[in-house]
Amino acid sequence: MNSKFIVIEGLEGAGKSSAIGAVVDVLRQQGIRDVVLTREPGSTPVAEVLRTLIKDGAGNESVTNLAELLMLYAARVQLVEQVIKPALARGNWVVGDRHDLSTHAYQGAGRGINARFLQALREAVLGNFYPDLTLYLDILPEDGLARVRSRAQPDRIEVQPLAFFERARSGYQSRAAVDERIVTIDASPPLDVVTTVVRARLMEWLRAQTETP
Ligand code: Z5A
Repeated sequence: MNSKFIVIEGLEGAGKSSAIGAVVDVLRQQGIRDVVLTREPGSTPVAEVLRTLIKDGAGNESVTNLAELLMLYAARVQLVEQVIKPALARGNWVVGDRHDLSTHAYQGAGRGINARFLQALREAVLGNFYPDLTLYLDILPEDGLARVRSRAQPDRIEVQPLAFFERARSGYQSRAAVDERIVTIDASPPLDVVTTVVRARLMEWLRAQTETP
């Protein structure tokens, strides 16, 4: 099977980190080793600097929605061109903690940036590059936030009101409803249950890939 780009998506506290561990484990069991892990924004030196700016800003200057969006795409294009595409070309599989669907959810639905503009920007920056599979962990924002409440200092995005995360969730759900490359998984049950479902959905998808002529 050719190398693939698999992305894990979901609101904060959805359980992406655990799901990534399960995905890597399943791939390893299938003989797929040397998996490249990425996180967005981030995973290149430039993109990590942008991650800090996106999450924390700089000084007291407020970050406009458009600046936030452009920094996310600057980080993403660095990652895609410098890490993801070369890894896939070498034959490595790539597992991503978030990708472009996050922008649709947070900046599109959450911030209210125009959908047509977002799509045009996406096409200009990424062209026809899409993940092969996205596992979207669906969780009520209040439940996800409750799981991560004990964390130290919230960042610029984490301090948004609940309504922002509710819009972001709707953004995820509406895209997942029309894109067959996105598999939705209910992330509200206990962790072991969610992990079992993640493994099962991935195995189903892998089987379908090998059956496709
Ligand atoms: N962002 C954006 O706005 N636009 C974009 O295009 C991109 C990103 C790419 C990245 O922050 C921020 O950037 C993010 C979106 C924005 N901000 N927000 N909000 P990040 O990378 O620092 O944060 P994150 O991606 O949201 O990660 P997270 O908060 O760590 O979420 P998670 O990885 O899904 O959570 P987890 O670490 O797997 O689990 C959290 C806790 O819950 C942990 O203690 C688990 O043991 C527990 N957990 C997990 N699953 C369960 C279940 N099923 N039951 C009980 N407890 C559970």
